Amino acid sequence: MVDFKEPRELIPLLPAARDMLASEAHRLHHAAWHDVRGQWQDLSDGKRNAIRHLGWQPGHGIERPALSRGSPIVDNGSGEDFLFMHRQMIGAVRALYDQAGETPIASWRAIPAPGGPQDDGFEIPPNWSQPDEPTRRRLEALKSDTFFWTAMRGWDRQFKNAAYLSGLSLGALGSILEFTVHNDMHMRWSSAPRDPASGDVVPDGRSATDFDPRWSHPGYDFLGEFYSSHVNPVFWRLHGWVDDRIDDWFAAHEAAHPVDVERTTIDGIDWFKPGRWVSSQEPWASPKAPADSTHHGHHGHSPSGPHAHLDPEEMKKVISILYADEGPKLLALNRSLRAPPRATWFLEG
Ligand SMILES: [Cu+2]
Repeated sequence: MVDFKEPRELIPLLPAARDMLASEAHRLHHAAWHDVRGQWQDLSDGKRNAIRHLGWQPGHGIERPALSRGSPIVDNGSGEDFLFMHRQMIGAVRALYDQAGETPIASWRAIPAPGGPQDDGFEIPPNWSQPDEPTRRRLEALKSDTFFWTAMRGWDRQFKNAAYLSGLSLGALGSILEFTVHNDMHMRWSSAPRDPASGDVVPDGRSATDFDPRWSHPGYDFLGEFYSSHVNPVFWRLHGWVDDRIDDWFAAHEAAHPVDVERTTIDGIDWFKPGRWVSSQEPWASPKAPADSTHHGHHGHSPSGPHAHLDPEEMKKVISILYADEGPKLLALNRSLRAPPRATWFLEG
């Protein structure tokens, strides 16, 4: 286990893709997007208003939080946002591979079973010591062979099962996928987070509000937090697996009740029209360019495209608001009370 090789050494991303994904703007977008929809429902009115003012309410005009007190919200279309936003990310990476004449990254067709080849980049990284014993034990379980055979193999089958999929709305599919197999795949394939400057293990990971430039090093590709997970080559295999379930879902609906779900394209992404099984006309992947964009000089000169208006300083503000202390009364409810603020999937509920 001492010789564990990181996926970035075995199955590196195309350098152009790695560098785009490791940029501060992409890290901040992925972190702000996940965190704001994950925490929205439990934020104070003051924080919500401050974030709205920056254009970052999840769901454009309609509030679409993903969680309520730690429980996934399956019926508000937030799961559609999850699937759409990641499909957009996959499209952006695929475009760079196409430009370079390289074969795009292949999805996992099935979640890899333990004991496979040691050089395919999919070996399970060893656990690391944690000050928080429940977290250490949870990771120990997620990384075990038993967990694969008792949970992951079953999910792999269930989310391909047409009878199951044909009864789910697209939002329910996204939400259930995200907060079961997706989160657990992230943690199962996580390696000990390391400070990119010193190389030392930081058991708790980066603090959520630490925007020091050293965390933008392409080697900071910890799968367990939103600021870094998408820089890890495994991210693209596991999110490819998640994305392929959308196609299974569509095929299942088409077979069970043709014409109920209709295809469309949104911002160049293959998607579905709102209807009985699809709730959102406008999945939320990022804020829209502000209506008064001529007011801010830096917006006017940006290139076009879905992320053209993402401003790193504004995204830092959004994240800082999310994790700001609000005084002793609210601290009692604040899960960051016992630990430094960290934006990882370690935190449950
Ligand atoms: Cu993500």
